[in-house]
Amino acid sequence: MAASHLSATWTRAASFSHYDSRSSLIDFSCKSSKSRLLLIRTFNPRPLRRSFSVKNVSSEPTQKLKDPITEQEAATTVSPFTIDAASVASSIKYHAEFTPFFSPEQFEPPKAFFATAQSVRDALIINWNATYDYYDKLNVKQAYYLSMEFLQGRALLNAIGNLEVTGAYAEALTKLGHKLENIASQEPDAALGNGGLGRLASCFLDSLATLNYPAWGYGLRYRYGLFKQRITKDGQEEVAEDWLEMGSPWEIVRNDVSYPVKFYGKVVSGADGKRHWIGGEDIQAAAYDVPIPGYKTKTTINLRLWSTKAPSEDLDLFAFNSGEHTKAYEALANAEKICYILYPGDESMEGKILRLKQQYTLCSASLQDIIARFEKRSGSSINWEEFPEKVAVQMNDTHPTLCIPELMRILIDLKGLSWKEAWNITQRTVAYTNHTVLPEALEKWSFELMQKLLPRHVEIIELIDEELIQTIVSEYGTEDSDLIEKKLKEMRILENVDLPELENSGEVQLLVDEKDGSEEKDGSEENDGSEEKDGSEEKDGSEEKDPQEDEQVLPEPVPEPPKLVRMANLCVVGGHAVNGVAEIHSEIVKDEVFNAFFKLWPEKFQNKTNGVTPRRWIRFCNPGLSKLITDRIGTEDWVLNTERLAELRKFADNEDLQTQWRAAKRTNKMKVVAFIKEKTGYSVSPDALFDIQELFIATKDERNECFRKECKICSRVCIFGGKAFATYVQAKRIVKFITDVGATVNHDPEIGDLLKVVFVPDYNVSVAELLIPASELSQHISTAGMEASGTSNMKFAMNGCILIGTLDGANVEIREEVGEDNFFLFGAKAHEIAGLRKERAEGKFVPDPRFEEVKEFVRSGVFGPCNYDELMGSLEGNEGYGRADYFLVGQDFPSYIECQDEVDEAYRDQRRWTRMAILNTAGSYKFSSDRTIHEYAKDIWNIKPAELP
Ligand code: NBG
Repeated sequence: MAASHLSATWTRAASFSHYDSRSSLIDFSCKSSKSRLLLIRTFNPRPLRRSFSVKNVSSEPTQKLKDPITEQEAATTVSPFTIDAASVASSIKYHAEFTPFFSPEQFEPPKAFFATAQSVRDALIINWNATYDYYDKLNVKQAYYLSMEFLQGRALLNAIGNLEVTGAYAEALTKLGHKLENIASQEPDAALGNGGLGRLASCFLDSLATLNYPAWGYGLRYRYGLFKQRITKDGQEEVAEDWLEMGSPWEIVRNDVSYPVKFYGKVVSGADGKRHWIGGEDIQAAAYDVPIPGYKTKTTINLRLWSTKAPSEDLDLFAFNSGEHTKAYEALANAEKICYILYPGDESMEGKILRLKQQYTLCSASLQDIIARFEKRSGSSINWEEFPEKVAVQMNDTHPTLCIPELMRILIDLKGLSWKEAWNITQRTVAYTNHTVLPEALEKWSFELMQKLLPRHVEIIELIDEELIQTIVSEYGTEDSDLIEKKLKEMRILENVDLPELENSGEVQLLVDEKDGSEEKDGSEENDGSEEKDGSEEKDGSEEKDPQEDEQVLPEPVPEPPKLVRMANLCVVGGHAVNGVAEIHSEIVKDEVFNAFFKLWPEKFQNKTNGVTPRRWIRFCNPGLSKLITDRIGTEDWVLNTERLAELRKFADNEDLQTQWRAAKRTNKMKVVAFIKEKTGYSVSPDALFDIQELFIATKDERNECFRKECKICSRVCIFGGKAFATYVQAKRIVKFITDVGATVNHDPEIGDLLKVVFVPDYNVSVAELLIPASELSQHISTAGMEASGTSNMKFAMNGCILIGTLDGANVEIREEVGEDNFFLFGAKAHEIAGLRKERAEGKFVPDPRFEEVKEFVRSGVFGPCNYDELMGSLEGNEGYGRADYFLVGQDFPSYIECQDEVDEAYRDQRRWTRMAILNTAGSYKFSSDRTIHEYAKDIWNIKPAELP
């Protein structure tokens, strides 16, 4: 059963070939493949009652086939009480025939999936429309969550679960010769994201809908989702993902909703005194809506994804007919490629331009849409001052930063507002969430590139920067030259760009110019490792020199540092709120990352500890455990009010619950045993400790490989999953290393079941839904202070899995909630890290002999011929790029090993372990994204629930 559930990876060949032909026996009541049918769909505006009549244009009598889902009695919304198995079956059959994606003669699982999803979509559309109308009518304030990533995963089980019609669908599909589980596994994951940031956005949508908050998500409709990962003998291989290859049954294309998006061109002053951005390249962003149903509510909100295109007339027919096919298609391809993939490689200039185009497309199309809705809802009396009272825009990380200059541009250039008015409105509307403290992940764009692509926006950014300089000068004065210089250097939006002529700060101008000239030489301050989207190709320092110059022993010309736009600074300046995603992270944001801003505007800074939706991450992915919880608490209310999970605490030692708890875990483990066999060929024992680790590979995960090696052998199955970014060489080495360790250990007869190491290929949301409920120990071992929050740690804890980890990100709060005794803690603390690095640089660090042995062992070639010198070398030395153990693996290693001994000891006492597991679930209630969303709604967005009557 599990194996077939998991054969989900949807390749075209598999979907058509390997199912039995039972389904072909299904008799379709109006099957008429030979006669030509004419479908007339009639629509009465209100109440929403739809009927479909099917006319046979041959001489047979007219047949009527109703779509039972849309045929609800006076159905303005759909509720579970109006849907039964018979009507569901009839609706599925209807769609299989009349909204076909496949040929008529068969009813195999892929086709059954599409028909089932379409039938669910009918219900979602009805509720979507009702929700939209209701918000329109009330003209409520609405929040918009802008994100480059949404990691939605599969939708079917989640949608019918939220609509509470899972039973009816399971029964209907049985009638039609299929199993719900099997049909659900046909759905490809919608992987429009990389990891935590995108999955957080998707959890937020579920909570927003569930809590009836008026809110939408905006993203891009990537044609290819996050790549598929294949594991070969050489390690990871990336293959393009194909989630849209057969079309998506969930999305609704809105042919009437599209907006122009401009790139390049120039800015001119008009006779009206306004700035006009003209010429350049124009594309269209077209809307695709994905309905997001809430749990046990009619509210169905929207995820609007933009797809980019150029009009057909841009196809150069003349060129095409002259045989210049590529040239003919150029404009179309240029537009379409913007939405091909998430995070296209940006080493090349082309790649950088594409990424900036993606970011601008998201911001521009979404804002035009939001503004159009505001204008429509305002009717004849548009009061722009009220805009922030109707609209809240959340920027998920810095990718949507261009929202700020774009909103300014629209308000000033198109709506005629003054700078002051527009700035006030913009600041009150947008807010920014920071998701990382790593300086290399804080985006910086080349000033020149941005100027070329978005000339008007750069003018606006320059003015914002100028105003910021004024603020800094008036706050700190000019007497203390070191201070003012430091502040400007830290806080300006533009980096390495001359100070503008300011009205009252001639002195500063002079002062900083002098300083700049004399200081730049060693370049050390500039080289902070930040992610530089540098568009200036010419500054490689290789310009030809006049040989005479050498003779005169002139100083080496210092290459000018690149001019950059610091997106995070723009976010902090332009937004009214800045939040981190866990308590410790928000403190670091205030004390380090944005300390200068925090000192200036302390009131902007907030914490919003992340959360995950308990619907997907317990209720639907772990039905066995959910039933136990419901039986104990006496109600299913905990799915909405997770505080009720705390009631489990009093049963932590209850023998009956303990036995049932272990049985539920074992059932989940059995599914994973079958899955591992299918995907990797390895047989693992369900009696071993299932130790699961996600590798959302960032540099910090260098820590993993070394730690794993030394784990005391106590009947464990160590399961890894994760994808290395295609150009991230070190991360790929780690993937290869884990698979090499597996290949060696798993075939060693002496080790046998004592240790298995498994790398699960192509880790994604659906695989996580299978692995997390089966996990018993989960590792969250980032160097303290480096992981902003983590969200999988929350999912594991909810599912009764015990964490081993450092005091980092949300681990800190999880440990507080579940209790110190129920969390395996090790490693240095965040405040110690800087000191430890310093000691290391001074050559004072003495590694533990066991650590040296592990590296030696890895280098000995015991895991095969691959050379792991570079990987091990990164953990050695006291200085240098890619050396010196930046993540302090050697430092934390001894305490990790000792902590693992504690794990072994605890696991040997199954009663103690089960008690710890129950207390983890009981203590996880804080980490529901419902809690997080309530906080955003109250503290940042100022929106209120609006529940449909
Ligand atoms: C990630 C952090 C995680 C955090 C998620 C969601 C980025 C840039 N950051 O710790 O690394 O849980 O964001 O907030 O993806």
